[in-house]
Amino acid sequence: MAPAFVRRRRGAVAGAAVLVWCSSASAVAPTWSETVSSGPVSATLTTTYGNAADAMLRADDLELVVTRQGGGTPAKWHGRAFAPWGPEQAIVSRAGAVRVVDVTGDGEAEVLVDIYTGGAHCCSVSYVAWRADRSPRYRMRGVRWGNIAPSLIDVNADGALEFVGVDDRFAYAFGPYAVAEFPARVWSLAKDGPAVTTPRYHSYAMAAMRSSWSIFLAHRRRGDPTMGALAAYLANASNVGGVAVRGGWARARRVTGASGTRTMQTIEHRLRGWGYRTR
Ligand SMILES: [Ca+2]
Ligand SMILES: [Ca+2]
Repeated sequence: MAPAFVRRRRGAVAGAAVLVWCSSASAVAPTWSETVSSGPVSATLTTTYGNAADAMLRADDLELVVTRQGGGTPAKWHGRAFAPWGPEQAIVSRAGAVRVVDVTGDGEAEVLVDIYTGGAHCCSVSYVAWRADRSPRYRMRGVRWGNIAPSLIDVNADGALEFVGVDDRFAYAFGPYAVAEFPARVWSLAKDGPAVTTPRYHSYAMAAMRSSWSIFLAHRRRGDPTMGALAAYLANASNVGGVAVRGGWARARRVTGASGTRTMQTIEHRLRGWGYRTR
């Protein structure tokens, strides 16, 4: 016997979503499933879990099936397809773990699966399934966002959505997490999957640079450690590019003075190693 309830809700993005939760008194692990559709694209995320009362589900047996009306055989990923971040350690939210949304703005919906690997902060991971160049074949790739999951917004109002988050490498690089500051990071869904494209969004990078300078000054006024905030500011300056890079470093050196030489060297070494421009 598998007593079940079926709850229907309107999809946050488009189309209707159906949540089916079946629990069983037998030893077989209960199954949780959510289906979200948008236009001809439908995605079903299924997993088994251990504790029916949990708001979050341990994704021990994650499976994603994407079907497209008139699109032939459904695309399916299971188990190790979600490596290296899942499914063994993954936690899936009961609400909104799977999204079907046109990320690229071309009228064709893509599929997003959001999981959390557990722990106090880390890590948010999304799996993106998309059809490159309208190929009948779906591809899927995971992106590890780190401590902060990005927002999906149209940064430059061109109709395509961007994943707007932060560079998580800054989490513990310049001190404890409590005083960490993060530079902006933007990913776009390109032909080969999500790609970091932050410098393309000049106005956004500029706003992030200005904001991070204010944050640095606030840290300094409070007497908090400032290296993380300064590093974030200089990474944002690199994303702005052009004269902002040299200007940013000159400004940072002015405020840190001779006593800050070692700090600036540490930041420069790290940022350069991560691919940021430092001159
Ligand atoms: Ca699309
Ligand atoms: Ca856009």
